[in-house]
Amino acid sequence: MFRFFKRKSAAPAPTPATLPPVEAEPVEAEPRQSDAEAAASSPEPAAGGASGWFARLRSGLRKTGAGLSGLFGGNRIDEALYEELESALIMADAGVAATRDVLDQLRRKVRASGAQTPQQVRELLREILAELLAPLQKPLDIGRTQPTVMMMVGVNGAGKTTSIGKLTRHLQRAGCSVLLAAGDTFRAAAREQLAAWGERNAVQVIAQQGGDPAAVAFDAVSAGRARGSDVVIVDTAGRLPTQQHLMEELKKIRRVVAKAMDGAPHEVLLVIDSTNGQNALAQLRAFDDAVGLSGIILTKLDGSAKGGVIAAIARERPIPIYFVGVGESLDDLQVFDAQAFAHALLDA
Ligand SMILES: Nc1nc2c(ncn2[C@@H]2O[C@H](COP(=O)(O)OP(=O)(O)O)[C@@H](O)[C@H]2O)c(=O)[nH]1
Ligand SMILES: [Mg+2]
Repeated sequence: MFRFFKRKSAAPAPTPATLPPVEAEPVEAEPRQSDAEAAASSPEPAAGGASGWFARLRSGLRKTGAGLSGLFGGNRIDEALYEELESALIMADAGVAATRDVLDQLRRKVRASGAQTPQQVRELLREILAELLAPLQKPLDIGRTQPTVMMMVGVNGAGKTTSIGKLTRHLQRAGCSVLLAAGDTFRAAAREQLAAWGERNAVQVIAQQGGDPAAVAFDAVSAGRARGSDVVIVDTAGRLPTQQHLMEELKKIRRVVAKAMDGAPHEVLLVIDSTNGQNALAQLRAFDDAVGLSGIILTKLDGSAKGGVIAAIARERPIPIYFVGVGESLDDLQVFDAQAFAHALLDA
């Protein structure tokens, strides 16, 4: 589920007038077109598919006992059911505010629909959750510009570097050429980690010994332009929103990237560890305020995540969740699907 604009040059829609005209596909890229077409038009990425991500997610949610499926076995809709739903949603990390909103809506819908059984309540809740999460489902646009420049930001250990590796694979499947920038210059190990993902995907990584992350990002964007890369992804060092000087550094990287290419970065993606619970919201606010986020990658949904944080994100700042991480290997990145997620929460 990501739009690949070069592919769609024949379609009338959605390129705004301010964008440069869509370029013709270079001849050498031709053989990759069928792959690209397939990946761009299919709602699920090649590996895993709907059942793959669904099963992983459900088993992850089940592990935490955060699933809601056990609550609808009774035969009466009573106050006890609402109370159990309330605690289950809060336990699942949905947060107090989103839980309250969802339950208010549920009570209204139950009344209006004349629902009689807990099973009907479950269907109504599924609808409410799917509707709440729908604004978070949005395809990632590639190909409006060349390159499309993305910056990955987030706290330490969120899964930025791993997600870059997985995303690179995903983009390559769609026929995009990718260049990586080792913008985490604090630790040599971080550079090596990105280099290893680069090797696995056979893409080049722009790096400097030590050095300034903004300079690395500048070099990478310039190299991406010169080589006609489709996507440049800039890794950054993890930082806490409370570390003011590091947040300033992030803003600087953003400014410098804009100097290397007008309009860049086209995407600023916050990588969030979904096991962080409500702390994820604090990260979301702080990084969005500092650098203006365009999307989210939510990682570790295969682990001990409770999933409900997505409802909290939808209520707090509905920034698109482009992808979810469901494991540590190359193919463990899936496009976010609001319906499937609502299903998984209720069936786990
Ligand atoms: N289970 C699981 N582990 C993940 C996922 N994404 C990242 N990790 C692991 O989380 C740890 C930190 O990831 P890393 O990419 O180095 O985080 P960074 O500091 O944000 O760059 C590593 O051990 C990754 O393998 C995921 O979706 N699922
Ligand atoms: Mg990293």
